[in-house]
Amino acid sequence: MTNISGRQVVSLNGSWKALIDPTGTGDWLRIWEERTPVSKTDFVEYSFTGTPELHVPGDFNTQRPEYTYLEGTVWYKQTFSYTRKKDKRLFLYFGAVNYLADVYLNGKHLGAHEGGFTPFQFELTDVQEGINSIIVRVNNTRQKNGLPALSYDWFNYGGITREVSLVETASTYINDYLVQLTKHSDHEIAGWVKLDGGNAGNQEVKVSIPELKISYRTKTNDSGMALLRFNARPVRWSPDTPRLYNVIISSVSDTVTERIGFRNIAVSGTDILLNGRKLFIKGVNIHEERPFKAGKANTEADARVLLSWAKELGCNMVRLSHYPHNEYMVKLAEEMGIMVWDELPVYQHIAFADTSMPGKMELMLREMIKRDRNRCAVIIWSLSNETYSFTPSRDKALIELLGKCRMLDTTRLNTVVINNQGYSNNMFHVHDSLYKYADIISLNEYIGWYVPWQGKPEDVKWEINYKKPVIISEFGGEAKYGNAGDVADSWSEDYQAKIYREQVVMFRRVPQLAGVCAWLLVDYRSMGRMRPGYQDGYNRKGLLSEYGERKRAWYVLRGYYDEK
Ligand code: GCB
Repeated sequence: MTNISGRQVVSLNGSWKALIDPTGTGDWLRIWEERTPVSKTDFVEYSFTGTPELHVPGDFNTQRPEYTYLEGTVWYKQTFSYTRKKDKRLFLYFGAVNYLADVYLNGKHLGAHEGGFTPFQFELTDVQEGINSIIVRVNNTRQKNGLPALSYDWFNYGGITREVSLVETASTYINDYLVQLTKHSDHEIAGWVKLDGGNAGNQEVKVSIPELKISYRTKTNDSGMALLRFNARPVRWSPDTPRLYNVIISSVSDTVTERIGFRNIAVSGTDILLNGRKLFIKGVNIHEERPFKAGKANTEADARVLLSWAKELGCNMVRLSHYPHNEYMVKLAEEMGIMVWDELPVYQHIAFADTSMPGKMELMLREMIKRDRNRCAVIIWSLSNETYSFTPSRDKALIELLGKCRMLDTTRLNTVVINNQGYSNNMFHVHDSLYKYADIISLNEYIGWYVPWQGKPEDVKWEINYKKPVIISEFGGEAKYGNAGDVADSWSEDYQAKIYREQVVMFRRVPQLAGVCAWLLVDYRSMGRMRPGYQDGYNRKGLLSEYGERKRAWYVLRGYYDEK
């Protein structure tokens, strides 16, 4: 279901019992059965009594030293008490668990979920009167056919990384809804409401927006779906006017309220239009890394720090790379007037030919869209980043996924990020045919850093053969904060600033440029970054250190964004 914070919830956040199981023995021991020795001679080789506790939400790696580099299984346990209520249903909701989750209630398998960054839920039909026990087997081992797959440039934080809630609903409840402006209209609001339960069919549904004097009634069809379409005159949401409205959705037995904004986002030729006006995207990439103290970001306070930094940089958009971030990030960005680029972790070496892949990608796409489809701040669904192989399986998979994305949401733009460009004689050739299928050409280039190493972006010319808006979705280079060095020293703040100065000169000559998005706001942990003294397990392409200290390149980009 969507909009958990708008419902009757009991939080299960807090301390959970945890058993570390690096060898996966717990499966064989059937830990979920929670056998307890009755006499001294009973032989049980595990117990949740006396185990350390882990805080939920939170990654396990940064909570106890023995978990630091764990890529394996941890068994979590929590109990809750419940009094059965007539005509009520109970769901167990997880904001995200990285990467595989198997959930048990009172020793019975409730279900499983794959994917570390999207929410999921199970209905608790067998909930007991009194004390109930939940056991979650969490496994963050990298998967060859996972999303992402085996190698990626961020830290593999495992655990129950986002919030857990018990959600109590009416027996027929509002499961999901869409209330957004239609693509090209400033006054037509359209969408649907989906009821779930025995009385979902032929029910009256009401959508109210008191500030717009809207009180609209519609009816569900036999399968519980009600379409809606009405006229209203909202102040349209934009970074300058981040206006949101209270939207109340009610059925006979349920009511849900949410703050929703309205805007139009479209492409016209090589321009991106926000509310009909040409937009230049001043973006920055962010990883979901907690500021000031290494770990997974998962609180509203973390989101506020990260987004305030993006605002101070002069950004009007954040790219939440390379996976859906926690909901605080998206909701707070919307309140603060920052557009959002949501992305799937279809990153680099994905096993596109694996038969499970289309299904996995589609499910994750549905989960991402389901959570964020009413967030007007989200303007772009990005379906992949730097998929390397020009194989028929890659093209087929991503073209199909773009089609599914369009079917699920017609109000936003989509993209697939590419870095397969040719570079010869100072000419940058953009030629990945996938561009033909997406609304926006997004490409990552590291002229001055990777290719060509210490090259000069300002000298490079661009050749783009498709008439679509272009966003440079990544550019930059590494610098250790405080390493003054000089411009010839690759790891110095001065060299990083030089790359940014020359990139800015180049941006002025890139045809069709509709925006740029720096890689990236803050230094973040990535185990493959092993250069001692400079990296020490961190990707140092941040404009800020992990403590928020501004590097010289920060001021270069802020100058460019001010000017824009
Ligand atoms: C890229 C990737 C990004 C990396 C970055 C880097 O092209 O998209 O995830 O982390 O380069 O720092 O190398």
